Amino acid sequence: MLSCLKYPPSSCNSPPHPLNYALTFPPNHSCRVQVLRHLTGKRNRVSALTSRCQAKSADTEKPVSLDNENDSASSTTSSTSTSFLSFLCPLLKLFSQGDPSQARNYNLEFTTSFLSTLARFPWGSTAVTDSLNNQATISSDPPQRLQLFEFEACPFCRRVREAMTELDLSVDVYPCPKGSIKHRELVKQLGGKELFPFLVDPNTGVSMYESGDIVKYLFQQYGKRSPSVGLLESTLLTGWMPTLLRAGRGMSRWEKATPDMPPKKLELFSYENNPNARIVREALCELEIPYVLLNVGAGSKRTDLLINLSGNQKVPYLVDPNTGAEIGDYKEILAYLFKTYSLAAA
Ligand SMILES: N[C@@H](CCC(=O)N[C@@H](CS)C(=O)NCC(=O)O)C(=O)O
Repeated sequence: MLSCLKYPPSSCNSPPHPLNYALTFPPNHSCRVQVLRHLTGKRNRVSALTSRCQAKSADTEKPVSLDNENDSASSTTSSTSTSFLSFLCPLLKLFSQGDPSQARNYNLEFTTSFLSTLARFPWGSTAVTDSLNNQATISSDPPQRLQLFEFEACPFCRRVREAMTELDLSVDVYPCPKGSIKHRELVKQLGGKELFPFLVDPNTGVSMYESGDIVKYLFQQYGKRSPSVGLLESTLLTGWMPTLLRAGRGMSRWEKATPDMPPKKLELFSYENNPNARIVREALCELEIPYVLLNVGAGSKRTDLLINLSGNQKVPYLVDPNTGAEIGDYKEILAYLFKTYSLAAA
């Protein structure tokens, strides 16, 4: 089991659990989300909960409005993509292989996930260096872990997870599959609507929707640079491929998932574009289990930690502090998760 001693001290500060946010912040119909600042003066805008919501922001620039052409464009994209996914959803469910806990054709599983990896190559595989300055700019983790509300099949969430691999950030993931009984409600309370991804950064008080804005924010805040070439632009071209190839996986909550939240978050060593790690993240999403996503792309600062734990640097590697389980084989991880976190086991 991972202990705090093995982490850099900064990672040991547990962020406030989002359920505490729900207690701290009133539901959003009574607390407006406002834009608090520009980043880099380049129209990169982030939203933050206002002081009426008692969130502390890192800076106190005066609020600016949301009225620019990018905003209207992104909201159009949002509604188009949302309805497109809603349309696709029943189809994907139809083509998916049904009950995710049942025995699988692993050749098919691996092939479709591997093709997804090819579709998204090269994004989400490497803790990227700054190619412009030819300098390693791998960021250190912020004092409090970021919190991401997402679901695995969502291409816009994928874009954010890719950015996090490239920035070598770890993050608390709160899966929000369709049929969610836990985390979707929380997002509605925090941000006012069910739209994914939704990022909470307890270090700056920022919370925001819109994957493009989130990616720009993360690169600016934690990488001090612009998003890597093609990361944003490629989403509309190939970001859908893993969603389609993995037909329905990582999209809906499994009906037999236990409704109880494990007392401690599971910990997953992963990087976004690893085919086997993808299959495990899909399962965690279908079970709606919150977990610490420890990104270990090539060149990651977590590589040594992973080698110390598992003896090699292969991902996925799952640690469950609730049971003491530590598993490195994705098929075994799936079997463990669906057995341990099903209603039958509760
Ligand atoms: N423009 C938004 C689009 C986000 C979006 O459309 N997300 C979809 C999932 S891919 C969503 O949240 N749909 C609502 C739902 O799943 O209930 C972004 O880039 O973040």
